[in-house]
Amino acid sequence: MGNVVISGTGVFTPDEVITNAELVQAFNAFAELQNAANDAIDAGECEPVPQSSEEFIIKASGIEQRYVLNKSGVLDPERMYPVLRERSEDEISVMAEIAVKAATLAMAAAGKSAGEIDAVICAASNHERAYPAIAIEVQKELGIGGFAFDMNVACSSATFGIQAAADMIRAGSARAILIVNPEICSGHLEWRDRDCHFIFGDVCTAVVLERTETASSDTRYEIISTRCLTEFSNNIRNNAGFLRRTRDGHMEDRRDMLFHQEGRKVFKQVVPLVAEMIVTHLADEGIAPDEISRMWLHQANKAMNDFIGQKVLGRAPNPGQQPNILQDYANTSSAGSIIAFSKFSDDLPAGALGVICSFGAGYSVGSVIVRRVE
Ligand code: CO8
Repeated sequence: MGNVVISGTGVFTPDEVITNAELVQAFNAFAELQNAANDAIDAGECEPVPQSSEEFIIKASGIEQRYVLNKSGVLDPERMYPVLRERSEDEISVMAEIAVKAATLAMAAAGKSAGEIDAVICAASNHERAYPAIAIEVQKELGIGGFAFDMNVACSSATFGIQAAADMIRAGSARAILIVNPEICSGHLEWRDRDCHFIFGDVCTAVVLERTETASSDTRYEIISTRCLTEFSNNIRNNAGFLRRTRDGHMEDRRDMLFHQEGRKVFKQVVPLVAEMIVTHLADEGIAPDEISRMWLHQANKAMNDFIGQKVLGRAPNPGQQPNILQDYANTSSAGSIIAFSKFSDDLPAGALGVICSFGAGYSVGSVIVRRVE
């Protein structure tokens, strides 16, 4: 093990941002419209749609704003979902477009040309269409040879993709692999549900993995070890799928066809699972928790990350030891830990150890132990 490095990363951030204040204003306008139009409320037959609040959002999650591909549709109280123009089959798809932008940055950081990369993995929580794979479209746009495929492990897609790519490079299936994580969470978030309307944002991250011997970039992290874990849970779920039209009533605007979760249960069950996974993974590699300079965790909830850091290290993380980006980006599913890694990894000295860790739907947990090379 240890003969593969992450040699470059890239983050594409959408231009449009929605602050908590804007989000809550739009949601509350939507709630008022719904309530005014619903006579059953006055008749005491159902409860009014409750108001959202900025104070709740920041306290419960730590999220202050989120980037989105389209803001106007989300903030329109009579719409409450993004407006993304339908593209013809001759045009690049939305996911491939943002993936190419992030990939271009990652390849430049790694100093790798298309001809030096042999595979593309598109690892994300949802894919824009059934086929052809988004990864193959990205491969064509960038002029990369070899092969490409899509994979989905929800919030853990990126780390599971890193394990798959590292294993393939070690096995000799490819010299270098590009992984892209285009997460258009605004498309599968129910913006009309106050329990979750604040949680997600859009982004795309990319990483380049290659053999140690071929890597020459300024920031290189050797992959010491990877570990993946899954445990089935219905607590984070989205029932949209290709069998939908075969079932009566399923083409309606149904709540279960978008992201839904039991947030409290997820919090309580996933924190110990993740802490145990990181501690065991480090121990199995002969690394003590206090040897870890940095943890780049999945970005879902600030309190969740604080708990995990405390449990792994046995103390509160030092300032900067466990950087969060969720205050700016919200939860961007699989891309979150990679944004944190990309933005907060340049400053560590050679030899420094770190852990990239994702967790989410499945449940799924992915842990990648890395060491700074240069
Ligand atoms: N404003 C005001 N009050 C609110 C609001 C709001 N916006 N929302 C809820 N409340 C109320 C509730 O109704 C409740 O009221 P009451 O006590 O009267 O019943 C009260 O506030 C407390 O609500 P909760 O118990 O729900 O609040 P929590 O403190 O548990 O916080 C969180 C909710 C933030 C969701 C928290 O539980 C959490 O972060 N849990 C972890 C979730 C998590 O990490 N999930 C991972 C999902 S990501 C993933 O796996 C990828 C999926 C694929 C991507 C999908 C993209 C769309």
